[in-house]
Amino acid sequence: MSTEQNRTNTNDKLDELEQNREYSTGEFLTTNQGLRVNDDQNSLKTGPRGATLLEDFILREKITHFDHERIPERIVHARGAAAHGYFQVYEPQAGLTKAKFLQDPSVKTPVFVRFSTVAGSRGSSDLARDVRGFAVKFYTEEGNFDLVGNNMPVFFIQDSIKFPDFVHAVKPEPNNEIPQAASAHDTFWDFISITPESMHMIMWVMSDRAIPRSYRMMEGFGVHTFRFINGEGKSSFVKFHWKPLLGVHSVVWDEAQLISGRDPDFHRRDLWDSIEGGAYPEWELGVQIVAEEDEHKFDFDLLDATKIIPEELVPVQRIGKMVLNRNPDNYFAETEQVAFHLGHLVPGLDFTNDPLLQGRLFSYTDTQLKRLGGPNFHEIPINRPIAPVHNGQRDGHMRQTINVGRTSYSPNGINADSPAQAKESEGGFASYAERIDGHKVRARSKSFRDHYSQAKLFWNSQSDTEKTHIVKALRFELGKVAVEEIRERMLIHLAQVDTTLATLVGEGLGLTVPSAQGVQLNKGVPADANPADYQPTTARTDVGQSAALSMANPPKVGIKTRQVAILAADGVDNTEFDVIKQALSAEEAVIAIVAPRLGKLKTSTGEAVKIDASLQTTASVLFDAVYVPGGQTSVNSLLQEADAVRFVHEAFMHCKPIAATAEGVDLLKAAANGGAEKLLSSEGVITGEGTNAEAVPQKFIEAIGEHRFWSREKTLV
Ligand code: HDE
Repeated sequence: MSTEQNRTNTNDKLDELEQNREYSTGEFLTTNQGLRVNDDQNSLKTGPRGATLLEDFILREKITHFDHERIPERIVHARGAAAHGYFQVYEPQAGLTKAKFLQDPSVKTPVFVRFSTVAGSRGSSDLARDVRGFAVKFYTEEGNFDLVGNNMPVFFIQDSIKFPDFVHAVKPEPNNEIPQAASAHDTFWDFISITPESMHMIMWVMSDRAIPRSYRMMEGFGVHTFRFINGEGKSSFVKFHWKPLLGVHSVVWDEAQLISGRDPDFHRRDLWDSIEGGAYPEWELGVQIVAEEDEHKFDFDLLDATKIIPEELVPVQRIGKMVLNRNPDNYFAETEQVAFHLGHLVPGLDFTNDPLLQGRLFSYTDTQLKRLGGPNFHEIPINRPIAPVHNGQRDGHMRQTINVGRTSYSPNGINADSPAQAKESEGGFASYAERIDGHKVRARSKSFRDHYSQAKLFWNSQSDTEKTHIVKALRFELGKVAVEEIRERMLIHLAQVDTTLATLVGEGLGLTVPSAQGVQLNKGVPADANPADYQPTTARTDVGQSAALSMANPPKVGIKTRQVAILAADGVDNTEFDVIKQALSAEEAVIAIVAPRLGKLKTSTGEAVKIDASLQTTASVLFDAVYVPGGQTSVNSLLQEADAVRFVHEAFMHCKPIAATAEGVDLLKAAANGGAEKLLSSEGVITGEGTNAEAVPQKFIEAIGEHRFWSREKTLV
């Protein structure tokens, strides 16, 4: 894999960051004042064995800076990984929006994208069952535009005032701070079981979407309905989508748990390595457009963030492409300090009255004030727009800009009223003049009350395998809940979505589904309200399916960047080994030679081959597929290694493609726990000997393209 080649990829923002980069190769060590340091190994003392002197300003500066290195982690989305890249629109979008970055297909707008988990702390595992953040900062000529989305198109709650409650419920419990980065505990399910608006999102979070194979293989969604405004001032509603060009793929839950131990940085590493290797992740930006006059034509409310617009009703138009082609130079300076905010937007875009969106407009600036320490966070290099900044805002902690002149107010006469306000025709932002007419109330619209129909739509749209995974996820999560009443309440909700779902989950919990008769399904009711006004409506009976909601039939996109382990030891058959290596490399898969030890192995013809990982340092869960070439001595050595046998066994259990040629098949048999015949005849297990072996590489490549062979799993549905 080539290293650092992505450092030569640049754009206007990356060039602009150059003024802040520091390179120390070949330089002297200095203090922060630029003083060269003569001894960085010993503090200043009263004699070699004496007490350290307060005078030691070099020691004090170094230790003080160290003591202050940490900033508060994000209250949510603390763990993340990010990359630089660019976005390019395919065709001018002037009919929909006047946003400049969506007009000229020759313009590459710089972007910085941060992916994250939500519940865990900064040091938690990438493979938690969780929503993933998908936040994109576009550095446009007209200022920064942040599209702060998730990998799921809906959310748990409808009104931002419930966000602290929701987050407190899902975070580790406050008395003992257990569990880390997991929703499988009482407080989360207690809240959910009396908050039926979360039921659609629960279906997504219990599906395999919550355990992605890679950040590069997940979709992104803006979630809320936004507005596009065109040059004539005409508004239309828009939902944003990111569609990954590598398809949408996940791991299985058992695998996710094992990866959390084997490599908790799995997603972070995957993103970093693929960019270092020149395999740049790509997504297409999709939009669903609803004309202003069609706002009320759906049987859900466009302002309700617990609803999608099914793609069958409004197709997703792909309008541009994003490519991530450069890793950050410094995690803290860029990934940790980047500050996203929905209120960073450009002319041509605007908000709707979605009450979740409206609350976010307050929260994101507020949180940066705390996290980044003051109102000048926009001056931090990664947050600085490439568009010029001129206003009367001054001073504050860590101010960097030296504002020249006497005026910091507007209007002013002394400085010719500069900086001047811009007309709309000059790029000035003007809010969309939406007509509003209503009473000032604390209320939830009745049109937000159907909590089950789209949860049902999601369930109906899943393949049997996906349904089975949802059932198992719910059995796992609710199985970790200690209070039985919570489990029962959840079964009542699940039965509103689908009775088979509820019954199957109940079976795993040793419970029958209780009757909903007389149960208050929503306890989030204002004190003076009539509880009946807050109860969810039952799911519609005409709910069909939406193909876009299932990951079962992803487009076949080849095996580029897929990780393939070749299990081998000294004596491995040189020809078989070479043939597979060449075939996989031609498809741009990533190959790793895994052997009992590190160093080099000798093939059957005496050739020395570098080993990439030893069986002690890696595991099958870190790969997409495994191949065992022949060579009696090699296979005999592997058969002596419990880790090698386990490697194949786990790959089989996780439904991964497995190939073996000649004696390599013996390792597969050993990994079959006595069921060799079953294993060898299973889908996605490819074996061959002699001339038969010639077909193996092609079949193996096709199998890797399939991702997984679910027929090996016992399905419940
Ligand atoms: Fe966030 N969210 N959020 N959120 N969110 C934050 O901002 C908040 C919501 C999302 O990589 C915080 O800078 C409220 C929906 C992402 O830096 C905070 C509500 C969606 C990220 C915050 C929501 C998101 C955040 C924490 C309910 C998908 C990580 C640190 C009204 C559309 C951005 C920070 C990054 C981060 C508040 C709900 C996405 C506290 C109040 C819905 C991707 O401001």
